[in-house]
Amino acid sequence: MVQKLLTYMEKHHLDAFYISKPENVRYISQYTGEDSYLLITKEKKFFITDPRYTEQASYECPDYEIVNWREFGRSMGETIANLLSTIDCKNLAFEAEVVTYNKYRDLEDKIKIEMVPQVDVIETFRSVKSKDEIEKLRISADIASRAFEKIIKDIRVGVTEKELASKLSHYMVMEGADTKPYGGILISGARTSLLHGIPSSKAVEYGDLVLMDYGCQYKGYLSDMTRTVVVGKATPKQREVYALEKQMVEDCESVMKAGATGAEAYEASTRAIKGTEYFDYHYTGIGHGIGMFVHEIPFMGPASKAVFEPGNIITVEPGIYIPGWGGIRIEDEVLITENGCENLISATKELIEL
Ligand SMILES: [Mn+2]
Repeated sequence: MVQKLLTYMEKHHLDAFYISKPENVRYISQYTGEDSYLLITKEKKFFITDPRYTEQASYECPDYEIVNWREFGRSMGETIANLLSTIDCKNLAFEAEVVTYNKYRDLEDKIKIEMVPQVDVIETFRSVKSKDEIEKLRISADIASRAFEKIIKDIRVGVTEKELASKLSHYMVMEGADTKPYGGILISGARTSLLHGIPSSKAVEYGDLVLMDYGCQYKGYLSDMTRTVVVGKATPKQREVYALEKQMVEDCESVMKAGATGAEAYEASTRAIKGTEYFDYHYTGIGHGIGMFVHEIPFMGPASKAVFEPGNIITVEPGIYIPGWGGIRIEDEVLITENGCENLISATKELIEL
């Protein structure tokens, strides 16, 4: 992965690149721990961390010079200045959206060479998944789908959203997920219109919609899926909105392929809802790339200029949210191919009445 970055640096006349976003550190170096930074130059690759992680880094990143930053300076800026002092370096690239104002001031103050802000460089590399990454993302999605088969057996009148959310996490770890959790949405009844509602102590009631938007991490790679079920027999309105929502997801996936854009995918997703009384209740952010981070490029929506490439993995999640009534969301995750896309979420999209 580091080769891609070195090629980019050469092309853009960058002598050194400081990386501090955890997902980018992991992508470039394969390091799985925390609180670590990379300093990449043509001649040398430094892995900067503290004594909690030096041993782990020496196993996971054998090609890097492992640096305990406290031995090289009183601040990160001083450490980097000292490391760069042995190298012919005229500028330092850094992630503009990650380095805080204080860190920037420190770096600028100590290194005294040109600072070159960069946006979405490594994120763009990360948006096209390698074979190995696709395999991990596939397994991550499978774990989430298998957990869905289990959790629907637990959904009944009286059980709380929190209890269900905690069981869902447990099932995913037992199915092979990393233990590192990430916040899931499991909400019921009228609360399902809260796009990112947090599981509460509310008990499930007869007639409730139960919306589950969740996923797991597998070897650092995330999954993200949503299914909405009905407890008891669905009302005519629940059926109508569910069918519309399912159609929106299917229409969207039908146009997703290499060369299509995020805006085209959005347009397709609104075909079924345009002209209906529900149009005002749809949300326009209908999907995002997923990998080591849950929301990453490419994003899909009316203004999206993203052009899909083979190897993109993107969630498809239009939704209909009616305040006071509830919301229905179905979310798949698709792998973009030359001629179409493949859905990695095997859980059914048919309406489930429990
Ligand atoms: Mn999502």
